[in-house]
Amino acid sequence: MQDFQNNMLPKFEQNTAAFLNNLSAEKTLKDAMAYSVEIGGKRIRPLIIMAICSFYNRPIDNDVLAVAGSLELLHTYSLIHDDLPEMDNDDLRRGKATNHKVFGQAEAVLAGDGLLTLAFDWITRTGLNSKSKIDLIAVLAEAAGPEGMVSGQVADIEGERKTLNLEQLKKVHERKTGALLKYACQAGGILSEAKDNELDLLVNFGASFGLAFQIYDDILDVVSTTKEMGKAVHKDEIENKNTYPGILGLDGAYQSLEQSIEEAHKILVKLNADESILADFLEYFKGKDSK
Ligand code: GRG
Repeated sequence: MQDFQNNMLPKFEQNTAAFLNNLSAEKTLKDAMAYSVEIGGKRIRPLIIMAICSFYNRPIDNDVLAVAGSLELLHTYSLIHDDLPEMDNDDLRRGKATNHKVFGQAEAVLAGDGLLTLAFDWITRTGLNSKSKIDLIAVLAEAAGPEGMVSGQVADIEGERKTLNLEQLKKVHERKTGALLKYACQAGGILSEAKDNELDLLVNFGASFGLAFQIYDDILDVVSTTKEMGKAVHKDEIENKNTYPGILGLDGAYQSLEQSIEEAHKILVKLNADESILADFLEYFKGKDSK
């Protein structure tokens, strides 16, 4: 996995930075957009796209880099808006000051708007055939829009005022976090011209991976860092929160994480990808066994 990242990420970063830098947009807007994109992040969504292309021996050319970059732009918009005072009111993101802390609230809203719109624009600027472009734009719009991430965010905010049951929480997670990870898998499949049945399996892999990702995030929230996993955690740090540990307790959350990883692995077996780079993505949930 480390080799794959070392191989893929420099050209991804360079291509994304160059794309933003070449835009003929207002300088402050360009600076604000580039700031949040370039301060870091794990790049898990673009890496999934590139890993699926690698699995299918589809060259990682400028079109793949553009589709991967466009997803990171869209993801970054969601983080900028999520950090705003009206939402999570966070001062730090990716270890640095949040966009609105550096550029002001109006600029941060507009930087997010710019990145969201650019994500679709960038797909149209690729050399992909029209069908691939339309398919990518359609699935991205569904994943990111009111039937996907935006509704997940609304349900999450509304959920803060009440107690959710597991089904309701799972639905929030599926839309807020899972939708873009599922799209990453679909995009990799579309770019690789995967067969319909393989696309279905990739979507299912994305859904299981997305749920595991969010449960893991919930667990990390409680235990703070992977290194600290296994340390005793105060009960009141967990309870009364709309999270997997909040509803199921820490042990129950670990079990659900294990189940989602298992489901994702079974799908990889069906895709004959259980020994591919895609299997390494399940290693992301390191520390899951160290409670
Ligand atoms: C504002 C419409 C709108 C949506 C925001 C993604 C999101 C929806 C909010 C982020 C809040 C959050 C902490 C969600 C939990 C899991 C998650 C998506 C974390 C952020 O993604 P990572 O871990 O972040 O991939 P990096 O910085 O590594 O890219």
